[in-house]
Amino acid sequence: MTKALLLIDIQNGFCPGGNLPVADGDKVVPVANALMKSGHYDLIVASQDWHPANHGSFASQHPGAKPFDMGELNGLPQVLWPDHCVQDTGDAEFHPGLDLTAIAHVQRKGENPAVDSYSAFRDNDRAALTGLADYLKDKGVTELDLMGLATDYCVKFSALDAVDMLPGVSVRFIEDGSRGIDPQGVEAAIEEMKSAGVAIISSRDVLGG
Ligand code: VGL
Ligand code: ZN
Repeated sequence: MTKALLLIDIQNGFCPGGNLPVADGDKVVPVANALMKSGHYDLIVASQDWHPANHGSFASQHPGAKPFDMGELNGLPQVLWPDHCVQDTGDAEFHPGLDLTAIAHVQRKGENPAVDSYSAFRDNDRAALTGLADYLKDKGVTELDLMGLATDYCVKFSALDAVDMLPGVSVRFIEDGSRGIDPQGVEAAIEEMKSAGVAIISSRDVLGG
């Protein structure tokens, strides 16, 4: 059995003070650190939202649009976000409290300005893969736990793709290690993950106590 932990987008941009802050986003940092330290995992990987400054998911690229408006990108409905996680800016860096020492692999995503990539596994149009599924298969991962930011976007889509693209791997969502953008969206995301076969767990289930 090879147990992997996938930390989704624990970046300054999604924490208080960032450009697309998630309420209490920084609260997931100590959870991630404790899980990494626990010795439970054989492999730890992290995803990083990594957009060019002209990314098409940014409202700034759509004349007349405001952040959080609904728009379109590459023929898909697209929430238009504030500029966030621009490559080589502090907003894109991992939260300074996150212990990076045990992270074996960082999967960047969202680099193509023409399509968004909520999932750490592939773009929203499902055309281009990031390579993360092959990386995890290559490592022989049999159990994958996910957590991070944001529950209703990148965590959810990564969990659904993990079920779809890693057949036979058991996938679990660590609820207290995650925070979402919209409370209703979080509830719906959890239901969607459950229906897809993702187990909903707490970090306590891993850490004991
Ligand atoms: C995310 C919106 C835009 C996320 C990334 O990490 O959940 N959400 N880009
Ligand atoms: Zn993004």
